Amino acid sequence: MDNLTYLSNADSAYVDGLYQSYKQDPQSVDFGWQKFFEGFDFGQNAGGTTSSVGEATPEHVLKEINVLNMINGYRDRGHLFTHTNPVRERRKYYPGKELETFGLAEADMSTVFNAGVEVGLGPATLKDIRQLVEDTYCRSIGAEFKYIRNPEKIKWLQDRMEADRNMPKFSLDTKKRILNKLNHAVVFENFLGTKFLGQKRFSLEGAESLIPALDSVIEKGSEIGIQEFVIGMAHRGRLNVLTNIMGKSYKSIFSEFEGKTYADDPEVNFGGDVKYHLGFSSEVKTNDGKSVHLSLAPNPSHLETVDPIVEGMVRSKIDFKYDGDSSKIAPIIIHGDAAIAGQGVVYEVTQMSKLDGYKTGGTVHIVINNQIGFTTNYKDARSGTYCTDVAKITSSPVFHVNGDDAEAVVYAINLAVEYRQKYKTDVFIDLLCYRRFGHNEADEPKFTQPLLYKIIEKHPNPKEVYAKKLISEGSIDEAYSKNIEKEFKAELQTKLEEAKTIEVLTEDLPMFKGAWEGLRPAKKGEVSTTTDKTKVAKDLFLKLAKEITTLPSDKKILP
Ligand SMILES: Cc1ncc(C[n+]2csc(CCOP(=O)(O)OP(=O)(O)O)c2C)c(N)n1
Repeated sequence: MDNLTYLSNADSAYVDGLYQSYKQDPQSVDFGWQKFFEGFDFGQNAGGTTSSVGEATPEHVLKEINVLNMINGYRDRGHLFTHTNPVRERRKYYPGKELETFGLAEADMSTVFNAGVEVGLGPATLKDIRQLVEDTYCRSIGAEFKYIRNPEKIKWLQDRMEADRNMPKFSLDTKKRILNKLNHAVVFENFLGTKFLGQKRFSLEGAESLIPALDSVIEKGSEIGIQEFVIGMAHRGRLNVLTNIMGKSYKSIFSEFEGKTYADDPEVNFGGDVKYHLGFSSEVKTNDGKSVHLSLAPNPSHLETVDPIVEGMVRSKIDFKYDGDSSKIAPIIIHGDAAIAGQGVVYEVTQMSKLDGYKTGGTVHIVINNQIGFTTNYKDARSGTYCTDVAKITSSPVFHVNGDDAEAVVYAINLAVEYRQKYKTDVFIDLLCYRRFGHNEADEPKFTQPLLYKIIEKHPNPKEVYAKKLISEGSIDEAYSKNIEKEFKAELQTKLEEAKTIEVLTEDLPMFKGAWEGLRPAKKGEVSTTTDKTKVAKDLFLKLAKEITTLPSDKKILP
């Protein structure tokens, strides 16, 4: 189960022998034993406050090892037992985290163990030690990090997570900011859904906590030196990111839905899926007044193809704009759960992430894990336990987070971006959420997932969930929550009315400004024009097609 399991078989004479060696020279015993004896001595020196430790019976010494075992068991496998899925029970994993798994029992709960030193508690009861590891590793955040090969990185993560038990303590201002971001995300989608009925949105509904998460990456990132982000993403939630993160005007989005064209280039037409493929860039101001440049890369329909493009954009800026300093700019790639698990290009890009010629100082990967790819349940879509298992090839930490716990999402992404800045490696946030409607709202998800969608139908949206929490703890009242919703709806209505009155859009297409000045999207007929040089005569083409699809008569082919 973990690297200390074998110690459970130790006998007391053996442990005593080790202790004598440790006394002579602490380095002469394994690291685990050093920590254990450190705690033991600490407890002894605590001067009788820990009566059971003072007795130091052989049985107690062996139980100390079991408690250490339990702590490491939680660090290693705690992520399998979290409350991270907002709409479904998690699968069961064995062995579980019951006390018996670690050779402990209910009767040990009030015994004081020196092993508490290992988690910063000092000598503490089993009950308190267990509560700390439960809180840290088995609530809304599941941390996978023990496969990292550098003990310093593991310790950094452990210390950070255990010190605050992975339970955020945000100021009232930050809580209100998170709620407001959620409010924007939820109301915007709902507004599009009711005003442009039947049009594809690739809605973010169910995963709206992506918006406070991105907001926080920008805030936290800027605080620790990041001046620019390049973002790559697919269809899901793109309109929400464009408006509520990148600052594209609501009016422009509504006009695009209305079928208006741009004055700059009337041939750019937003019919079909074009809205979901164009890039955008902007300058946003953080809460403390710093400026951060954001670019959203244009993307083709092919899922994950944008990943190397984003890395290339960032790498060229590191080389030519930031003099080789990757702490000034960071890539953010937003994936779908089916796409990140299924597309080979993700593996290729991840393998390139530490190579001198390609590295970008670590990518922040965020998965909108709605547990479904088109119509396919995750259990039928991948063999790995997690869609993020590719993270392990570069020993990158993964934080699986319950998307309904907006504070946990913000906390985890802040930790992830700090880790990226410190260790210059990739980090993964697996945002566990759901998809409220069909793949593009027009299709009926109940045809293929009737049970799941029965649950989703009744499930409150993430803003409702968070507002309820803030009301129950007394941070806001119901009127506050209702007001922000009403005000934002009214703002969107005004923008929609403005959008209806304009003939052509005069807002710049910002993806063609700055270094890209002079470029424009291709017009109809400019792409896919072919030349004679690649032409093949029809007869030859048909002859070839026939040859390669005809079975040779001299071979016996098994059906
Ligand atoms: C390379 C590639 N394969 C298949 C598709 C067709 N396709 C578009 S969306 C989609 C489902 C993606 O599921 P997921 O990654 O979980 O994202 P979600 O739509 O659930 O947010 C598929 C298969 C595509 N666009 N690109």
